[in-house]
Amino acid sequence: MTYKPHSSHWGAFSAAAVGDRIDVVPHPDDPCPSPILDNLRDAPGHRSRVRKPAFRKGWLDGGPGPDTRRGSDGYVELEWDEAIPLIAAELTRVEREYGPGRVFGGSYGWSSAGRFHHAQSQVHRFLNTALGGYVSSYGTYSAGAAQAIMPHVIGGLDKVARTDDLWGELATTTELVVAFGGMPVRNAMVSAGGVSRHVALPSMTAAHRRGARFVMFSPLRDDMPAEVEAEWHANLPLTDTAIMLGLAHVLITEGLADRAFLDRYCVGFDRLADYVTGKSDGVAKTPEWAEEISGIDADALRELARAMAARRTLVTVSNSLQRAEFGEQPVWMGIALAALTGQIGQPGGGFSYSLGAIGNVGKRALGVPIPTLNQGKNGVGDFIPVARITDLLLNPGATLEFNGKVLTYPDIRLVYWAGGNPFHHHQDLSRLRAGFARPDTIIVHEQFWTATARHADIVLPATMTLERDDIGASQNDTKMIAMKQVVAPQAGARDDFEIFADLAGALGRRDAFTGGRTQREWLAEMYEPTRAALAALGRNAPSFEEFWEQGEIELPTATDPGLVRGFVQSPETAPLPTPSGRIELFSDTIAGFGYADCAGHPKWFEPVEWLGGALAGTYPLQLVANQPSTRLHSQLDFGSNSQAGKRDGREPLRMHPKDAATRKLATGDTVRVFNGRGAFLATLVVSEDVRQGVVQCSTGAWFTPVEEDGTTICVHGNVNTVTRDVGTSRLAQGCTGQLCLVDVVRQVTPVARRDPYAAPKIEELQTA
Ligand code: PGD
Repeated sequence: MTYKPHSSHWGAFSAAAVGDRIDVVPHPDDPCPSPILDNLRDAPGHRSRVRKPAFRKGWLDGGPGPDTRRGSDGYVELEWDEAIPLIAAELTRVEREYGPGRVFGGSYGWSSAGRFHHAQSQVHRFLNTALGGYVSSYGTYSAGAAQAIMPHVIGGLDKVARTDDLWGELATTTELVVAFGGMPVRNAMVSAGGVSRHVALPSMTAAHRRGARFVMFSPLRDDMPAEVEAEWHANLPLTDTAIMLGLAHVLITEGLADRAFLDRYCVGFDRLADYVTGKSDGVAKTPEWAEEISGIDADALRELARAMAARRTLVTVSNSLQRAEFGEQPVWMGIALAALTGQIGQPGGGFSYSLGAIGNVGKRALGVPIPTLNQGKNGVGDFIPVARITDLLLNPGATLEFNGKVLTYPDIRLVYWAGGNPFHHHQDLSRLRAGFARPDTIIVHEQFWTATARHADIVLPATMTLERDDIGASQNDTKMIAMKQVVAPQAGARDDFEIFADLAGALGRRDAFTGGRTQREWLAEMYEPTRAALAALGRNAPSFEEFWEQGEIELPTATDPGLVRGFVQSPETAPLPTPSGRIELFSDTIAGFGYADCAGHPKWFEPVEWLGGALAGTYPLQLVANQPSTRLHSQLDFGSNSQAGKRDGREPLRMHPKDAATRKLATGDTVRVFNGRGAFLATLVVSEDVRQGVVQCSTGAWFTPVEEDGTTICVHGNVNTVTRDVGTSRLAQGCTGQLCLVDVVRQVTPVARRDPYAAPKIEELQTA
């Protein structure tokens, strides 16, 4: 049996087909492999695979058009040679009647790790070369708020977060880590494109052994690994900015702020200080003020601020904090707090965005480029901030304020999605369903019958990563992997590339899409810039065939100091790419936008859905809808590792013992989690690891809706039935799916069991 090298977003591995299962062996160089690898074992032959091109019955019978039956209709299977002309005809109709500006091809999603079969790049290249373009999406669900604010105040997210060897410095140098939102190792297990060495836990435990102090602010104890014995401050969710302001108050009023650093490297300190001390609004942001909002003891904050000024301190802000209303503020205030300590740019100190939240953040940038697929040129300029998808579909012609611009939503007639699962990633799924009822046609490429596939008119079976050759590479990961086919494509699955090549062919534009290359030629072509850069550096630069034969190569890291360190070393010759060239504690640009929900300096805004607000009278529990530890997002939810985390076939919901006692609930109870937007069922786990007033349930359970008295209930535990679909603020319009208010009751009436992974009803084709 031959084990072949391969890679995934959660780790490099080798694999072989053993009977009808896949045996998976983690890469030997990985010090801490992810158990998520186990989910691959039964995936290729799983019953939820899409087996043939499937057309929604209502679409075949009635033709394109808005339809509320999406999500409940049956499907008719066709052969590929019947399907391709039908789809080409519909694309031609939409192109002729409306043009590509009515096609949404933003197609957000993580798909699989390989660089060539990256589904989003494939669909973009197809729409650009065969149709002339598409309405695109900007930013990510992971970091929408940070992506928008950081360029204004310090520099682009990737340049700031993905340059330095922070994990190495943490192990050797950092004395105090102040982690807002924690550094959850479950999230560091994953990195888009692959992570061949999981170093987060080994680095943190090395720091702990050396005596480093870890302080965490989070409503969940396990947002920090138990190994580092962090001091746990269980603040009310959504109050981290207030806590940071309380710490800043101590630094400023006790003369602990590093004025020399602030004068040389920052602009706007005085304006921020006026807000912190209350000079500008009459409210001093004292530790007592912060305690009243956050529930964290003022004396503890005072002690911490003094320690931060005295020791080599790293301030980290997790992705989760900015995936919430006003999510821009904790990122900006985290930068400001680190600036006050004067440690930005020092080894092991300063600010890090999302250290511990994504596997490859905190590693040195690479010194050579990694392969990318040329997506061609998009002839359509319209775009949406990625998390505004439902608004786009529901409100054609409406306008949206975004980062100093005003966007107008086009009237979308056709949606093309490959490599993502909006019925996993988007908020308020009843609203999304209403949005999905509006276009004329929705086309999805999927491997499995996800809820997104079940809401499409045309579902085309795509191969999964194990069924094809590719190149595995990721920013900040020094291994490039020759990802080799482990099993033949199952059932009728075809590669996204092949599907698009045939569709482009049916539209008369095959060569424009394929570039006249075979898949193998594409891999060699995409590999070449890496090889050339290795050769230019005088490194071992194997040919593509040699690389393929070897199975992997090691890539060098960059030697330049990176954006922030370069700036700190020489602010005059290496200014930051901000308007002032310095760190902006006050931004004239942002102030100039005149937004009521984002001021010229970091500020605490009271959110709508938080435990200190009026709505908590109706829905008294704050749901933390965070990333799962047992799978990546919704991917391979049926896999053995994901299934082992379920209770009674549903997603577990954790609740503090006092909240459980008030509701007379116990571990194992089936509970209904609800608010005015919808409901989901979960199995209760009573736990001291969540703060009182907070419940936690992970994202990613496949949406399995039943309708009851006009309410959509997911019987499997999909949290996005209840999350709120609003942008973080006008600045970023990012995803706010992390937190919302709910209540929880025992589910008394029995609920019919549904198989979340079953294919929809496949009907016979009626021939006249
Ligand atoms: P995945 O489950 O990874 O979720 O959202 P995303 O849509 O990325 O979906 C990827 C899909 O691609 C899977 O269905 C998989 O089968 C399919 N796929 C994989 N490989 C291929 C391929 O080669 N070809 C094709 N055609 N398909 C493929 C993730 C998003 O969810 C993210 S990044 C974040 S950070 C958000 N987090 C939260 C959150 O914290 N809280 C809430 N409430 N909601 C969130 N949603 C967001």
